[in-house]
Amino acid sequence: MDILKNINSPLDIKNLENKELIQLAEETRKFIIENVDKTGGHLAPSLGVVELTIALHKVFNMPKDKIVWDVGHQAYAHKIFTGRRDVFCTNRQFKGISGFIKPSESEYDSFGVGHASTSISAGYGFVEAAALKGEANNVISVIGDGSITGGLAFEGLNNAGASQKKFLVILNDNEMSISKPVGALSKYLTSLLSDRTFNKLKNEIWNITGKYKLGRPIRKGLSKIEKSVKTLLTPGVLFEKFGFNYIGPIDGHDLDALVRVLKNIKNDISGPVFLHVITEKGKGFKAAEQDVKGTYHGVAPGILHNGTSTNKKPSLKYQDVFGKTICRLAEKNDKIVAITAAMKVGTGLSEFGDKYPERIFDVGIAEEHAVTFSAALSMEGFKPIVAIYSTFLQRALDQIIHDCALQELNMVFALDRAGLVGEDGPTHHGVFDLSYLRFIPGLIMMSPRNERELLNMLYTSVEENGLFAIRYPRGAGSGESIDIEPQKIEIGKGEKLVNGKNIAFLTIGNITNNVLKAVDILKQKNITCSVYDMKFIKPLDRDLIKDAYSNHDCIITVEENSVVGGFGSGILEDLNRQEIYDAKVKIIGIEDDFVEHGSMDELFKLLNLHPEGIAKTAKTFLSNK
Ligand SMILES: Cc1ncc(C[n+]2csc(CCOP(=O)(O)OP(=O)(O)O)c2C)c(N)n1
Repeated sequence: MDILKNINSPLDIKNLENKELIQLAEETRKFIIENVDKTGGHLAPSLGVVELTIALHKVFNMPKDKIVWDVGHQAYAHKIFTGRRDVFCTNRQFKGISGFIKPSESEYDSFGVGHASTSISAGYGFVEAAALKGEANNVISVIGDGSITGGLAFEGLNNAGASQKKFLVILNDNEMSISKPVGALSKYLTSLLSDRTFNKLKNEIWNITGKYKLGRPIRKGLSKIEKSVKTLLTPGVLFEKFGFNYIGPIDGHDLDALVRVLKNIKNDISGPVFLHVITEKGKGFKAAEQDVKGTYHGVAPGILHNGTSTNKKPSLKYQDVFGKTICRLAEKNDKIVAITAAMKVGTGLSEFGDKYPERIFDVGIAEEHAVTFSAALSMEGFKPIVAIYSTFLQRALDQIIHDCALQELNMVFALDRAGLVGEDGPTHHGVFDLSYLRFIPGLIMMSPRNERELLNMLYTSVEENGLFAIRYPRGAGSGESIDIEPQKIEIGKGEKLVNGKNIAFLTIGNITNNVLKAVDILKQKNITCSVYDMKFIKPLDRDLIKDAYSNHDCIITVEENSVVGGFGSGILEDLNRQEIYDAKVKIIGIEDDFVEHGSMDELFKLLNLHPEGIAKTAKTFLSNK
């Protein structure tokens, strides 16, 4: 680590020779691999952009100039070069640095991110802000070939291209999203790769005119000729039509070329530039380079020990329960179709895709489109199961309201990764869905407390008509077998699991398991509790709420969701509707704040949502009431 150990800020990169830059890239890769082996994290995306990151910091002057990373999962080298090398061992750990870009963590992190396709919009916002302030700085947005399929990216391109202001968008094209990217744009990008002759010619003209200092007028003239020639020769000029000067594709691991091109762009071009850079995802870690399934996109600790990701756990994850159940149900119901937004593996839909290739639709990183597209499928009599992580479905709220609920459609939203998700942190916790779906008229929302319930809820949602949302957590459940015949459950009916007198716990979903443990703790303190697993957040089981109110000293609601507008709020509203005004209710959940990153255990403790925390809060409430 001879060179890396001396890189304490991007300034230390500026004076390095090309040979030293190459060595820095090598050392940085080694450093990333060794650390991710201990902490887990987004290995393959970060390994792919080491040279690009070095070149950007060599040529531009951060933080005055701004790099806007898309998703922010590929920015490990950026973190390491911007004063975070010595804390990189705390990446994604509780109280450690974030695995994503976070402005509160560093002045070099220009725009907070974790969700895809935001970088061009944000970058262009910085461009216009600089213009308003009369400042001259460079803005560089770096977006992947997966993330650029998101509609938001095109909204940004459309707007920025028309402005003709100086702005660099770099497409980091590794021909991979998490797994293989999909869609026409992907094909178009591949066609640009195969059509290198023209681009080579263009780049050579550019270099020659630069080398011989022929100056701007000649370049301008050449650029005009180039435009007309290009229209004849290239298979498409998509980005040019958006108003960007398209340059590339160039080798994203050739530091010399990267530095040269970036310098040229910085010094010689005044309008928007679209630089197409080809990189290899996972470069430097063989298994990640060869990975086509996305196994090395994000990994658990231990990659160096067995050479593969240790993501796998012995018991079935909820995503697998979902995937297996959908396959089972689809056998008997040929109207079932599955929709994913670039997350076939993550949502557990791989097996369904293999079995029913014509009934699965991977729409790319395009959650809004996924919902509206599915709405039309539903209108034509199909039963779309739209599998999207809770946090990413936030994007499609209007589509759910306007395209699905208002038209009273029959479809199912499967919200995976609902509740806390651990090390990915605040951008990824699914702790708002109970609030953002609960107010939608007609929507039926449920949440299982174990695998068997997920099976039954999925079965119910495809058997019944209606707009359903089922939210279930990340990871494995308690190991409940799903090798049973699925049972329909009655819509809006909860279940009383435990009988007691002092406290009525009303709960929903996975957190019910912590409540059951809390009840055991309270029992030892001679406090007896009832536990009502409400199963449905909407419609709520009024009879159970009345029962809870009538037969206990107080009610405590518990949810793995924001307390604002969530499950507890729903219970309060229902009591109000039932004209019960003297109920003593405590709402336990996630307070009105964002939750940091850390292991699930650490976060549950932090939020007092672990069994001991729930028991303590309950005991205090009971004695103060
Ligand atoms: C809105 C949204 N949907 C889904 C994801 C999950 N996700 C994270 S990275 C990624 C793939 C990104 O691919 P690309 O932009 O090509 O970057 P790469 O990982 O290949 O470097 C996806 C789908 C997300 N972060 N945000």
